[in-house]
Amino acid sequence: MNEKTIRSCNSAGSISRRIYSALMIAAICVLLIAGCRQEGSQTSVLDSPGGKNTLSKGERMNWWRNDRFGMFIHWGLYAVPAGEWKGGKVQGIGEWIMENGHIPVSEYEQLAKQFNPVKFDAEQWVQIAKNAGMKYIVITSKHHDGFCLWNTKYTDYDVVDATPFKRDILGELAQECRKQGIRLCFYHSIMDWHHPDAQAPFYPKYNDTSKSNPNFDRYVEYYLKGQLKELVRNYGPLGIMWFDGEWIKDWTRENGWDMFEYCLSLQPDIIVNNRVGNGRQGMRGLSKSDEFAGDYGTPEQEIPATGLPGLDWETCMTMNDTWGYKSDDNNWKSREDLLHKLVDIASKGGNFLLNVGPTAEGLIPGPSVERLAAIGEWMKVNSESIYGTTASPLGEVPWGRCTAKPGKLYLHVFDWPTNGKLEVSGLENKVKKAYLLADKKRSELLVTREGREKVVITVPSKAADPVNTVIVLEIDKK
Ligand code: JFZ
Repeated sequence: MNEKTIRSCNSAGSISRRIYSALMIAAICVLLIAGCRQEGSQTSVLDSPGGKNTLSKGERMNWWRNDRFGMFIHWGLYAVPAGEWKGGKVQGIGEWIMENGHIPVSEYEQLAKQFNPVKFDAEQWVQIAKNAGMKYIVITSKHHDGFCLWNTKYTDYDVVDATPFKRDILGELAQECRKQGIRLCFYHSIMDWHHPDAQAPFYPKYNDTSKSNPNFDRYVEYYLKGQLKELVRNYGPLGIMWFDGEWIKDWTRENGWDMFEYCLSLQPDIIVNNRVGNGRQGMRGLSKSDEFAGDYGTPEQEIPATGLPGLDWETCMTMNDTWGYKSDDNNWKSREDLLHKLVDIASKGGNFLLNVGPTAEGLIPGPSVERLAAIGEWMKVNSESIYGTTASPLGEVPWGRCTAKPGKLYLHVFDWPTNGKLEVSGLENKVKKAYLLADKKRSELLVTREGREKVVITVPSKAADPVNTVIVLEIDKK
């Protein structure tokens, strides 16, 4: 294996992070007028990108703003090598092995013959997501390696034509999602390391962002758009088209707008992430301004410290250190950490897209399944404090987080008070009632006011849930 220094997206990441830091202050100003506006703000071109006959952004975003929690699935040929090539380990995230291991197209393609995930069971995958309290699934229809998980007529480099498995994975998932009431969404890479009209000729550095392909327009107009039509028409209606790989040289701002409008023309209520345009700013994943297309920001592997008021955003995150399966990545985040992250994100007004990377056999790794089940146990009791909530009006609270609905505050207590008193500062509204969300009888907790802006709730000595017990405050709207 070639062990040369690996210029992966991670190094791109550190560069963009540095640039980002330098521009931080300017960025904050820009963010105030940035693209992913919520309802109620000024009208912008984003409100009806597809022309007069489209729905408003608010109408399209409604379910997404309510549902809060989704499953990301990175699955493709890279699950076969699972981080190893010709007996050596390849550094970096699993789905980048073709780039990081400098593997020629003709060799990488051969993996298709080994892709036979006989244990794949769409019903089970959708069930795992649903039981965790997730409401939507975003799966890689095509990642940067160009391999397609459905029977596309635009290439034979797909699961039906090139593998012994021969089953239409997206079709099976679409059917199950419909059955179980989960919204299906596709991640689709603009960058394509396999297509001769895209980045394939750039081998051994497919991700070289200084290079252009003279036939790129043909790739976009014929191949990319043709495939999108298949995805939306044959497997839809979809929740989101989640684009990525937009940082290549050939993808212009105009391409972004054109693709955004094209998606809306195929399905008027579809949601499109901001990576359809090329204005993304570093890992925070926000568009620099509303001259760039897309409905919402996509912070990657991070949660914006104070949320992003007025913007729609969704943090995507891995449970270990890779998106696509890697056999030796055991750096799992704990269940507690993941649950706290979900709540942290909701308390800041964002969505959480939590990743799984299934194996080449077709199984979601055990540690992922266990973590999702644990989150699901909590959600069964407490999901009311996540779905349909908005960011905390209280700012930072010392004992945990807070989410809100009209007339209600949900106090997520991570650190249960040892003295039986939970203090809530910054609350002037009259508290009508307080109870534990886990308490079916809704027995009232004693609430006393200390001064104009502080209430003290008398709580049981033991937390209902050691990781996060939710107290509901019914309050008078001011
Ligand atoms: C992108 C993909 O490259 C990755 O494989 C995964 O699908 C993730 C969800 O999205 O990740 C990126 C893209 C760009 C940078 C970092 C990670 N970057 O420029 O720093």
